[in-house]
Amino acid sequence: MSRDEMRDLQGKRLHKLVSLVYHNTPFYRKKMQELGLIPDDIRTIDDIVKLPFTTKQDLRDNYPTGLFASERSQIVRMHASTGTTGSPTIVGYTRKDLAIWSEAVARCLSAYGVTHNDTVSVAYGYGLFTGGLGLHYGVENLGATVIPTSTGSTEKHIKLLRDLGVTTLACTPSYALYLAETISKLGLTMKDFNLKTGVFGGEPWTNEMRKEIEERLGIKAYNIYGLSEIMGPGVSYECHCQCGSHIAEDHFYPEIIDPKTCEPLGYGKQGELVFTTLTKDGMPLLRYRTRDLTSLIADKCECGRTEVRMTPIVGRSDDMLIIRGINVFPSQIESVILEMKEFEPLYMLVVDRVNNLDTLEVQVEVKDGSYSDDINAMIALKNKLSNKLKSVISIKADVKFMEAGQLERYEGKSKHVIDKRNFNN
Ligand code: DLL
Repeated sequence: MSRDEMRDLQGKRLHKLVSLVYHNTPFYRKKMQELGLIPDDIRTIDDIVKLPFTTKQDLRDNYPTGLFASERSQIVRMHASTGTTGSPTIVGYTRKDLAIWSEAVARCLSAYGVTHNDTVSVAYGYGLFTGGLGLHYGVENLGATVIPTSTGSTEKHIKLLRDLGVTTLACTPSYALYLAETISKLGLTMKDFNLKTGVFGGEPWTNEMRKEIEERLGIKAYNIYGLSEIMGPGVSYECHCQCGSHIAEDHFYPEIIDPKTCEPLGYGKQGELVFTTLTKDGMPLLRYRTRDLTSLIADKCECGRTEVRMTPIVGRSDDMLIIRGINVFPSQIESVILEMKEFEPLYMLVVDRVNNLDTLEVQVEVKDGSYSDDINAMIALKNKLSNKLKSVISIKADVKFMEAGQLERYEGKSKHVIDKRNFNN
């Protein structure tokens, strides 16, 4: 489709979408009324700049289903993503939304060269996370064979990869490297497998990591991007040229804005990625601020696709950390530490990537009265904090007890995170 045809289609879809949310979502009607807008004011895609933004906070304020634009009887599935306050963000899909989602994921897979002759192991988590089920139905839509591996037992997974001749692996890039490491520890080589293609996303990854994965697993590794609020995996994908990820912009209209001023930025400029869902009925969103920092490329790709591409995500404009593909907010950790009377209300999070796996160290100071020379008591205290953290953030953190006074005290804004990983290359 030419750029003009695409923009024409996007304009028509945007007009329909604005009428839908104006009539069905009180939140958007109110916002539009405040701006003096009626649906007929939005006729072409260029009119999008008149519309209000939506933030994660708006989703929280309207928890659980306040932004749904369809009757509850039309919603056939819900997913949820983690939040700071213990209230997750809920997203709802109609049957039509799910059909579009599975087609969008099938579109990604076919760009990677996957066909109905392939067997795909989906090792993203199944459940409330959109990774597992999102990939799953995309593989089925394409007509390839899906193995719903989910996360968990790595050795069992390796056996299935080998015995079933799996050709395509879908998981987070860090898990792909962990798999590679386990495969060599088991004394196996890639000759024992039939793997060709990797479908990696859910967290930022560098080109160095891509090279490492490709070498160690003997496959071609492709990026898949997405976020639950907009749909899940499949919002953008790489083609064989691997020069940016094509956005399925007939469904998800991208913009780049300055995260401080909210001013739209042109192609090629780095800023915050914003999406409008052009075809969703369950929970359509206008100008949703993803907090992901990237830039857009509008030139036609060598592969022939005309969709706009996005460059790799360089970071986030808020404080959410993504550790091993899981969203972690420092405030979640803070609440756990502050709830435990044994610790000073101070902490530092040190995030790193060791042997290609993300690590999280949580540094705390034990209060004087709770300190003991009994090493077993101290180990028990460490385990207690570590277990509580695991139940809240779903990943294991290394707890490090610091000497009294060792953690920095601040008079102004405090700093809680040292992220030693570098996603800028
Ligand atoms: O991570 C959806 C997904 C699942 C995408 C599996 C790809 C594969 P959320 O849990 O809502 O959804 O997290 C979304 O993760 O805003 C980005 O910050 C980050 N992210 C996802 N994919 C990529 C990627 C899923 N390929 C948040 N590169 C997004 C960089 C990514 N960051």
